[in-house]
Amino acid sequence: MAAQPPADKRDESDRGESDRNEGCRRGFLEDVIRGLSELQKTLPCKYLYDEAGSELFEQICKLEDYYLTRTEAQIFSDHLAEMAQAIGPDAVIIEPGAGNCAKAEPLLASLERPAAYLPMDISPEILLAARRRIHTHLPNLDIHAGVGDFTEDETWAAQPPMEARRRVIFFPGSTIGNFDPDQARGLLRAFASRLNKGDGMLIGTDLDKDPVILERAYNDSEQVTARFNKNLLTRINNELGADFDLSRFAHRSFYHPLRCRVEMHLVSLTRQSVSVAGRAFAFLEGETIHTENSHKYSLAGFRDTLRSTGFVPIRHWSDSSSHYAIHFAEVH
Ligand code: AVJ
Repeated sequence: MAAQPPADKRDESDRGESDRNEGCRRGFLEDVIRGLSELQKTLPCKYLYDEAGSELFEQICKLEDYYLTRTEAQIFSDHLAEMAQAIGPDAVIIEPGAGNCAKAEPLLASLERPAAYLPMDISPEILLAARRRIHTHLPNLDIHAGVGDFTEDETWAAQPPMEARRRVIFFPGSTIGNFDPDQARGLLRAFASRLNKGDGMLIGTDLDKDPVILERAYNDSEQVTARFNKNLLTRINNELGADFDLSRFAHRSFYHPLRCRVEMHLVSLTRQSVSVAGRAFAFLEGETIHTENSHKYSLAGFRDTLRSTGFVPIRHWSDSSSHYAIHFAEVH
């Protein structure tokens, strides 16, 4: 075995998996301590999606009450040909946060001579399985899977540039809704800056609508969303040595009309103290931890957002109830 440089001289790629896990754990712990120390306790929503959380989210997507996934899928299947036409021939499709790439596959299959598909995700296992699956269905398609966080430059730098081609960012699933309007504009500006003039973006957004429908989608009758939310506490208990008593917290989601978003919280049912890695955090009865936001956009509002971030809205598709929208825009 070759001699290794001392640990502090090694960079991330040389480090062993246990070191990397240790680094992830430390980042998670710091974020949890910081979030629970704020006046409004909060936890970053990205931590909801560990293996158990991702599985619960997949169950959410199949719920009758959760209209988003099936509505988006319906819009795609109804308008694939028009979308393919808007994207045009010989395009490179770039998908930040691709996961299992299930939404891209029918789109890729309907494109005229797609030049390449560049999915990015933090989970290498899911990406590689998806790459294999797509390759069997579309053997001529060039696929470069990039492992990493799509909000970081390194992840983009690791992808082949392909600047000579028309490139289109594919961002379905209303993932943009997880970001505050300011952060969302920052992310879209970053997307625009990675593209050239005339390149495109196909992006899904949930639409602002009757709060009854919105609140039902995030308080489903089968309580899967409640389990998804509370799984975050299980994860903190298991990974960070905490003692959250799950029977003393409840799931709560509600629509906030002024902020145009559904907020998801965990409510402390009693006055209590919780210990996380040896630090105590006090909860009043009724105090909450804010765990996720899901912003809703009007059609016109999202077109304004596109215009203010370097894009020209070209067209959009919606369902007959106007519950959800998919926008196509180009960089100007
Ligand atoms: C994955 C962000 C699109 O906001 O609807 C679903 C996450 N949270 N139910 C959404 C979610 C609770 C979902 N997104």
